[in-house]
Amino acid sequence: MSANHTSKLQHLQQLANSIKFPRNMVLGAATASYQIEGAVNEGGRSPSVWDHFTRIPGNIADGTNGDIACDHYHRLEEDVALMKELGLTAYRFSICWSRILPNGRGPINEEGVAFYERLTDLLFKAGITPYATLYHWDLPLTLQEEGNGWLRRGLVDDYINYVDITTQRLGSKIKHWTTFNELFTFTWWGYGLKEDAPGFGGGAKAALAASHHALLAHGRAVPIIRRNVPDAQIGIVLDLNPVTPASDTIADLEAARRFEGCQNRWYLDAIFNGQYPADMLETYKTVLPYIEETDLHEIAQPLDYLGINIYRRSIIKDGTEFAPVNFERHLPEGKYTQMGWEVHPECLYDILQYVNTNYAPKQLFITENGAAFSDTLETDGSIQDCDRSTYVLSHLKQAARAIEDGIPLKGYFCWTLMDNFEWAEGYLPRFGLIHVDFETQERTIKQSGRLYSMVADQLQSEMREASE
Ligand code: IFM
Repeated sequence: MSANHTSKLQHLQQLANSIKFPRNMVLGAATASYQIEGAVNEGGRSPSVWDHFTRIPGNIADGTNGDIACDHYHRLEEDVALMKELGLTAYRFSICWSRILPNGRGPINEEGVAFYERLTDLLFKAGITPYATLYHWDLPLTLQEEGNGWLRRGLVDDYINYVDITTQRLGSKIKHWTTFNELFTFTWWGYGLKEDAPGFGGGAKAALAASHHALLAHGRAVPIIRRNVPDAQIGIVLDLNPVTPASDTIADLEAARRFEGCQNRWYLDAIFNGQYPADMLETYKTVLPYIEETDLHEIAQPLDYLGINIYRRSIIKDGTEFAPVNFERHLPEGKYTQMGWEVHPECLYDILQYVNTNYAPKQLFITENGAAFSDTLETDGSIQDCDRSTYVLSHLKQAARAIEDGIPLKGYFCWTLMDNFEWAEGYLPRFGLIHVDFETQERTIKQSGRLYSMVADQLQSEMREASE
């Protein structure tokens, strides 16, 4: 290791040591089924929209798919042991709908249920709390083919049926339930554009119909989970951004308001206030879906927590993207990840403060935060990733700052446990705390993982001391 690298590492270790959380802070890592499980044709699973989408030439940057991914389906013991080695106290994963109900509805696939039971049993043995997400984008293909998936209002009933069965079967083991991951992303990028599955490309009209149906599905699912799992903690995960206008011209100020309305307020206002924002109803007036009078009331169910996925801030100017939202991103000078996302650690604090001030959820979690950067494989086999290490630690520092300022942040989940299938970007961007060699499936904890575990270990030893 070069002298330069040694001094960088020392600096990062000091940074890790300086991060102080309250003793009950949850520190975990997150993944999603299609991104890590592989075994797409095994255990009774049927195809999802992503199996189909990845088969279409040109959809995925490196032409790959999630057929094998991290082969996590066959490597549960090894992967849970790695989580333990990292000192995680929680693990956020998603359940693949088409492993539980291969036809989307109808007969239950016992092998699918057993897979998630085995995972949660292993987690418990390792002292790790499971946080399950019911929907992280892998809609059963059969349901997509019926009326274009989330464009069909009737899909709400199918989702609720799936949630009912899954929480009845797994609710004795899993107490933390998230209804959806990132409504904005899968509806706008998958239904509005053609960038993600199902690749519908129907513009704002389709994105908003899919969003509304998914929000309604969320609202109707909450009481069902509460009935099945009375001691559950229930929430939803949104991908939010603090938004600033690129200039003080009226055009940019308006564009920033519209963008913020599109990505943040549309979902937050519906979930917390039971109404869509009036300014956005005006912006969207020609592309609104059918909304029944009682829908918003049903959507606004009391929640135990809100999960926020935060990667960057958005500086917005007037433009032509997502018509009629009509915005463009301003990308200032600075450091960017492999995804082209600006590194700006304060965004984590800013979004927490924005949500806490405007919506006051009972509890907040950062359910995803992390960065894609390339790794350096050293001759001794270790993996150095100073950029990712700096990113994660400096964002954790902002999380600690938010807690000091009284924001009810209860946990942080790093995206992601291990390098995996990054959707339309394939395996090119690497976000993991653990490096995966996709030829051999060998896992190696990266420097960022070691530093993250320093923070987690510190917390665990304080907890032990307090309980002695
Ligand atoms: O990999 C994704 C994840 O599935 C959802 N949130 C953003 C991550 C990074 O792009």
